[in-house]
Amino acid sequence: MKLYRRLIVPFGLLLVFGLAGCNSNETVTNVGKLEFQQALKIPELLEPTIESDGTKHFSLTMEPGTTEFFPGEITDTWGINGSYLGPTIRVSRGDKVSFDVVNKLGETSTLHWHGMMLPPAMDGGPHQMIEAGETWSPHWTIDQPSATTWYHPHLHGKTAQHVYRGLAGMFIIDDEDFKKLPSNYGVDDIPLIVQDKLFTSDGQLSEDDDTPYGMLGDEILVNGTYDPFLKVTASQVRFRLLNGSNARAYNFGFTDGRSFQLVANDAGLLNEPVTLERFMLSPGERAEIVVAFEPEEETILRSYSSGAGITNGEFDLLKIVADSELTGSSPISKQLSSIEPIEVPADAKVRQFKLTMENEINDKLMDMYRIDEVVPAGTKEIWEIHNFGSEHNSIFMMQHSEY
Ligand SMILES: [Cu+2]
Repeated sequence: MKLYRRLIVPFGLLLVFGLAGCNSNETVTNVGKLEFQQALKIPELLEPTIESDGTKHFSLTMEPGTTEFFPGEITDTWGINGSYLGPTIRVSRGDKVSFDVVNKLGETSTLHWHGMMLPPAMDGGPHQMIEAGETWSPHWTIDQPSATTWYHPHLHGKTAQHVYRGLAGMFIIDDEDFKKLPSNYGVDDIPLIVQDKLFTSDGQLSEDDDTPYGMLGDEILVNGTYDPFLKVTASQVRFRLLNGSNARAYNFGFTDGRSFQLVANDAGLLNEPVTLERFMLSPGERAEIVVAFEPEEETILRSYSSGAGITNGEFDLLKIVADSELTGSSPISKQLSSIEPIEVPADAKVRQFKLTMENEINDKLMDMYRIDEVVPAGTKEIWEIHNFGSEHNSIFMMQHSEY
């Protein structure tokens, strides 16, 4: 069993960039521009076929298409089983799953299960390329707690572009505890895939990579919907937020200042809900919140500016309107999960990771065919990550067990 790592800002493509040439002190905003006229699209739940041994089999096709984000305007996009984004996959812990992933893009891609614990050959990272016209058929057993994960291409050097064109979808895992929270998909359990886009004057997705951080757009799509509103019919609604953007970080809150319960992060349910008014997500991150509504309330989910670069910008994301009658739900359980704190042994190995301006980790550029760190499975270590670049940075570690 081994562990190797990749540097991702975001999704492994856009590495450490300097601030030179960037003059983004002005706050980018869409506030006041939207009319909240389009009903939020909810990606459909993908129905599996059940194989003779009980395996849930899903078919996914990556394909080009066109999407009408703006009424009357046709935009070229990519999608999975459709023209933009992909269906939601929802399975339970213990399920055996298998996939046929068909690549009809006309170029090489991959499909990576972000946040999933699985064997490395099934991971869909840069090593599991799907050539144009080919089909890839991974399979594994779901064995992790309730979580909001997602899937997207992870082709080395092309990840950001392929996600930006529209290849991404949500992958929900239910453990036995999932019913402690609202879980009726599309009713009181709502996916929100938040993405910023830059459109050309003729309504096409611009890929002008013109910031030091990568692609930063000035328009927002939620689940591929521009100018969205959502009518809620329940007094408590769980939102699964995914930052599916290339570079932008969001600082989520509501315009009426209401608080909400943070109930899950990337790893799954928290031990107990945390009451918040704001929280941030960097690209690729997920969080689940539960928001309480009174009949006929209206509020706007907004991202508040919290700095420069990828955290600059104030964006209205989604108007939420509560119905005149709401179905009630029981209060959220105080105990959602029972994760033990990590106890670090006194003799834990310490590893140092030095990120530098030259897109290097420990003075080495990424090489798909080199493994830099081998970690015995199940050990506890301390990893110290030093950012010597001048910009936000992150290191993305992926545990791969060898089967
Ligand atoms: Cu990812």
